[in-house]
Amino acid sequence: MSRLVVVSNRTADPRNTAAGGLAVAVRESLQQTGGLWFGWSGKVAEEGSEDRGAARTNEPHLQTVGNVTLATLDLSQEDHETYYLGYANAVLWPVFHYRLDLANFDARFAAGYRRVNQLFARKLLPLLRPNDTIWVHDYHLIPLAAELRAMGCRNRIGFFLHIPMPPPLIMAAIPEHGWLTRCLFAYDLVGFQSEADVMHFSHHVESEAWAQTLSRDCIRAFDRTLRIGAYPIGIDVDDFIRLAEADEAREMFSRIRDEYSRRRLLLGVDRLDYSKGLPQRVHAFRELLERYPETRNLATLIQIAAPSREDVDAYGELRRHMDSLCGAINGDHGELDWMPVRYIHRNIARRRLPGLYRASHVALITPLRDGMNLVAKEFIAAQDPADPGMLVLSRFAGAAEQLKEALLVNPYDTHGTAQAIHHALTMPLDERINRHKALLDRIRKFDVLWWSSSFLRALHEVERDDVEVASDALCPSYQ
Ligand code: ADQ
Repeated sequence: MSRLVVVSNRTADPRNTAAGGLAVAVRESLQQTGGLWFGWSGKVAEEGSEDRGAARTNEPHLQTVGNVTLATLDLSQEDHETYYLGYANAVLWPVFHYRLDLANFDARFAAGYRRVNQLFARKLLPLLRPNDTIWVHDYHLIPLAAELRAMGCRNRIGFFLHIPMPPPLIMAAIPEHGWLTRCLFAYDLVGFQSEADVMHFSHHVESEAWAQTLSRDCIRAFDRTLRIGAYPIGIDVDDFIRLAEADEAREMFSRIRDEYSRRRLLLGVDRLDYSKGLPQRVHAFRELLERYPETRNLATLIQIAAPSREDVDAYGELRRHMDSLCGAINGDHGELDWMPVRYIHRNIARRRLPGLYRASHVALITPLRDGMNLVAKEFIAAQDPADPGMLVLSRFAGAAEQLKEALLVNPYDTHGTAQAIHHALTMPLDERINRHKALLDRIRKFDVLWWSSSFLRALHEVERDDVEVASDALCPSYQ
């Protein structure tokens, strides 16, 4: 049997249950099979302590936790600035979320991005065995397979994009888009969160690289046949339900239900990120209070916003904007005994989240663009099936393709979103039960194990007659 090697920008201790998103999903799949997890340690080598490129000569730090070996590298200051803060967070993240206005196409960033991908390839290669299956995660590491192939690696390599794939004309704004696309053809399988992402990718390579679509899941360009597909990421539903029934979640549930016994609770849980549509959500909530006077002194929005990427400028601005919006709504509409918005700029412990979800009557998950959004699935799993809360979900979250029984909204449409929130607050019990049942069945069927096993099965099934392709074709220069 082949060993699984996972590569992602950050790794996480598989025993740690506090992490979210990608880390939880990867942990679940690695724990099933055992294997190696390779990535950045999260540490930046101090400038001046040794030479600036110290991290580049460092060997990976190895740590064994159960059946998983973690291998992590430090980054130099310059690599951290150009690869991580620069290309990953100030080019790929905004553009892939359709925010060209926030992108900074500094040429140094692309060079740092390539340098770190080369570093990862160089340090990973000696740890690989011929039979290993390599699974690379997310936008930080698009060129990794091309770099590995150029160094002679012939293993099966799959790539999964956790964030959305933008439409062709938005992708085309990235000066190095041709290089990025070509690099993706060094993989054997590229997986996306949704069918819309697969379509955007196919259209992009058809128009930019004269690619030929051979079938629904096979596309040919650069003398390579690439398998592509939608593998929507899921959660471990039973594990989350267990978490919801544990003491800490129950205690959280009772505390919140007591505290807000006379109110109807609306909940948002997000990283504080401009893709999550937080200001638009607060505007929609204000509109709800203004158009539906019966909701005043009744509806309360709890918005938990976990601090995120605080050293990137756009995030500081968002923080100030949210502080002032929430302050204004409380000032304009609040009463001595009612604060319309509780805005909490903090992470909350994962063990307590299910209690908060269950105590809420409505979840507001209204990103402007999101690869999937796992909070939507966690909210469904945490509900009491006999009296479930209702999910108001942005049609621009990848999750909307699967969760049709939620109330789907356009977060840019303040009035329409306020109407949907009102609908959710007044929905009869039998309709809530029916919708919740359909949603729960679907997230159970397409859970995190389905995600990893269907991706890995497809990766093992790829027929590979052309892996010998010239390495310079797969590892082109981006200039
Ligand atoms: P994220 O953008 O981080 O992930 P998401 O899918 O919502 O978004 O996952 C966030 C995780 O962190 C969830 O497990 C949630 O419980 C937790 N979390 C969020 N805010 C929190 C808070 N304030 N306190 C505690 N925990 C919090 C990226 C993509 C998504 C994609 C995932 C997985 O942007 O679209 O769904 O990867 O592929």
